Amino acid sequence: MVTTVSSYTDARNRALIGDGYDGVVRVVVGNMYGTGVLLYDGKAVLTAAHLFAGGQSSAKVMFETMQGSQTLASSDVLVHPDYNAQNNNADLALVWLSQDAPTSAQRYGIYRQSNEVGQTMTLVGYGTPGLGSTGVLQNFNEAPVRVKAQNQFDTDVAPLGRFFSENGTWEANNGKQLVADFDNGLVANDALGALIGNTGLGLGSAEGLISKGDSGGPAFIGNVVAGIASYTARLSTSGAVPDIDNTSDSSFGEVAVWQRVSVYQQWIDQSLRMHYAHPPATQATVQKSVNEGNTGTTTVYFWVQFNGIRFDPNTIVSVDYKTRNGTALAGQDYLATQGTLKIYPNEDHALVAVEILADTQPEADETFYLDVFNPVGASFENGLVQLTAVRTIVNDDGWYWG
Ligand SMILES: [Ca+2]
Ligand SMILES: [Ca+2]
Ligand SMILES: [Ca+2]
Ligand SMILES: [Ca+2]
Repeated sequence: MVTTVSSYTDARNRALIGDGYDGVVRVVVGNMYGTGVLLYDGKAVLTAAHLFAGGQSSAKVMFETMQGSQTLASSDVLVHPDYNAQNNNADLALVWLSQDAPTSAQRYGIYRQSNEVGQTMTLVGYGTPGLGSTGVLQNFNEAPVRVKAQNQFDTDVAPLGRFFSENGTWEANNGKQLVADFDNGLVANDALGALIGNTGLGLGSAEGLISKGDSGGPAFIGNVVAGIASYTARLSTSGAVPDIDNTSDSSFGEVAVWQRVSVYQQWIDQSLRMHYAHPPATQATVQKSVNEGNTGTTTVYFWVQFNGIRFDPNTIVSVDYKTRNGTALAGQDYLATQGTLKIYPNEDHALVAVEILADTQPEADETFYLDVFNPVGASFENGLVQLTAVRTIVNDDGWYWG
C-alpha cells in the first residue's frame, strides 16, 4: 500500500502477521484491488466506495492472520448514499462477510472525536510499495505485501479547494476529508507548506503515503480507525512545485486525502446495527445465556436503554463499554471488546455485540461481564458510576462434572 521513506522490505515498514494489524484486509472488487478494515462487530469491513464505481455489488476479502490466509466472499455491500464520484464526498462502503471473520483478526473501533488535525496516524494497506524519493514501484510483480507507515493529519481538505475549482461542489467537503502531505524534511518538498502555507516538515523517516491499492485502507489514531484512504493528488502553483519527481506516483511532495470517519460514525454504527443477526427485539427477549457452539463465533447482545427525556431532540447520549473476564476468558471463550456506544436521536436503545468463541471441549458453563460507564448526555440513576451485566456461555459438549 504505502510508499515509504525506506524500502518496504525494511521490517519497520511491514505490518507482519501478529503485529496487531491482522484486521487490515485486501479487498478485491472485480478487477480492482483495495484495502479495508474489519470493524468492531467482526461482521463488516469498512473500505472505499470508489472501488464499487462500476456498480459491483460484491467483493472478496482476503485475511492474513495467525490462522493463515483466508478469502471470504461478501454477503452484502452498502455504498454510502451520498457518495459522489466527482468530488469524492462520502467515499465509504461497508462490506459484510458471508462467513465468520478469522478470530485472530483484530476488530477495530472508530475514532469519535473531532481533533484529528495535528495528530500522528498509522497507515496500513496492501497498495503497491515504493520509495518516497522515486514513488511507487512501477513493475511490482510480487505477492501483495501489507505495509505500514506514519504521517500526520495536516488539515481539512477545504483550504485545498481552489486546486479542485473545476468542481463547483467542493466546499461541501468542508470538514469531511483529512489531508496529509508526504514530507522528506526539506522545505522545497513540503507540499502543504508550499501550497497553502501549512508548514511542517513531518515525521522524518517515519512518513509514508497511500498509493494504488491502498484505497479503503485505514489510518489509525491509536488503535481506532480515524481515516479511510480515498485519493492522492500532485498539486502545484505557479510559484511552487513541491512534488520531487514531476510524476503522480505517491512520492515526496504529494498529498493524500482520507475520508474523516468521525463525521460518518452514525452511518457506520447504524448500518452495522441494522445487519445484526437475530438481535433481540425487546428488552425482555435478550438472551442472557448462549450455547457456546462448535465452530466459528456466535454473537451475544447487551441491551443499553436510554429512558430519559431529550430536551433537545437532537441530543446524542452515549456510554463507554468494556468486556471483563469472569470464568470465561477473553481470547479463549469470547473476544474482548470495548468502545463507545452512541444512542442517536431516533433511538431509545442500542445493542453491544460480543462474539463468543466456539469449541468442542467439555467444560463448565462460563460467565463474563460487560461494564458500562462514562455516561454522556444523561447520568445513571442513583449516582451510580458503572453498570454491569453478565452473560453465561453454556457448555454444549458432552459430559462435564465437577
Ligand atoms: Ca507529512
Ligand atoms: Ca508537511
Ligand atoms: Ca511524484
Ligand atoms: Ca461447543
